[in-house]
Amino acid sequence: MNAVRRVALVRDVSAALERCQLTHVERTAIDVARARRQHHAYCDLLAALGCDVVRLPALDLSPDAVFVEDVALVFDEMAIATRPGAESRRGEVASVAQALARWRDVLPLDPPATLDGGDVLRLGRTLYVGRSSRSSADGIAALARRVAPFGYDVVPVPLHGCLHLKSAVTRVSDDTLLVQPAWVDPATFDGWHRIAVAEDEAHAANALAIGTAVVYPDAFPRTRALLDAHGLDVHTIDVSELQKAEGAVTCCSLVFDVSGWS
Ligand code: CIR
Repeated sequence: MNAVRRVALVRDVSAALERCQLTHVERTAIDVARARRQHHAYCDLLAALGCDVVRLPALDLSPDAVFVEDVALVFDEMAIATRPGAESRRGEVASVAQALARWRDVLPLDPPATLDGGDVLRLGRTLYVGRSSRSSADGIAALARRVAPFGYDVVPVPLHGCLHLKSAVTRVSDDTLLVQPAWVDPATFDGWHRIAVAEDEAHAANALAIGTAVVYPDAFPRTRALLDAHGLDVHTIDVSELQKAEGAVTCCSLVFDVSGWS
């Protein structure tokens, strides 16, 4: 059997990170040099987990550009360039779409649709999409039209009190989700085994599964213990400066299979 070949597309931290968008997190000073070191360590971990890390240069006029997850969705059959809900982030899209065009046909989402990739959780052929302040009803409908010919269904999901759906729920293995029940109704994901975050670790539901490994912030020891107890292969990392920008671990990469591509 051939090993899966994965690309992790990332972008270096913007010099302007301190001017990032913030919605549910209070603004505190961000040490950009430290954020860059944390981002390098994140890239090194993805490489150690077998990803071919492709780094795009920082966009110093786009504070949030390190959070590449929000500007594209990558499927086996094609990719979609999103239209982010925050206007300040729309300039991030073209260069990511251009990079992805090496491996996938890239389809646009047309105005007035808005959609952030952080709102899209793919579970098999179903795309759960957070109805957040960034992803509009038009955006969700436009996504549904784009992916229907490829056999994907779209399920809109109400959110309360968080930025994106993937702030509230992520997949940590083939059959298990990590969920913050205060922000999303766990019953939405009936049929999945669900681990609820520890009560005093509100922001702990964002984990990045790569194969059987789980990349996870080191800031949530009690939830990490729950993941360990479930037998998961957890790799923790310090992303504290990126968390101050309301990001975590899924948002800093687009990870996709390139086994069939040269
Ligand atoms: C924003 O508000 O757009 C950024 N400061 C954070 C984006 C984080 N993205 C993500 O979790 N998918």
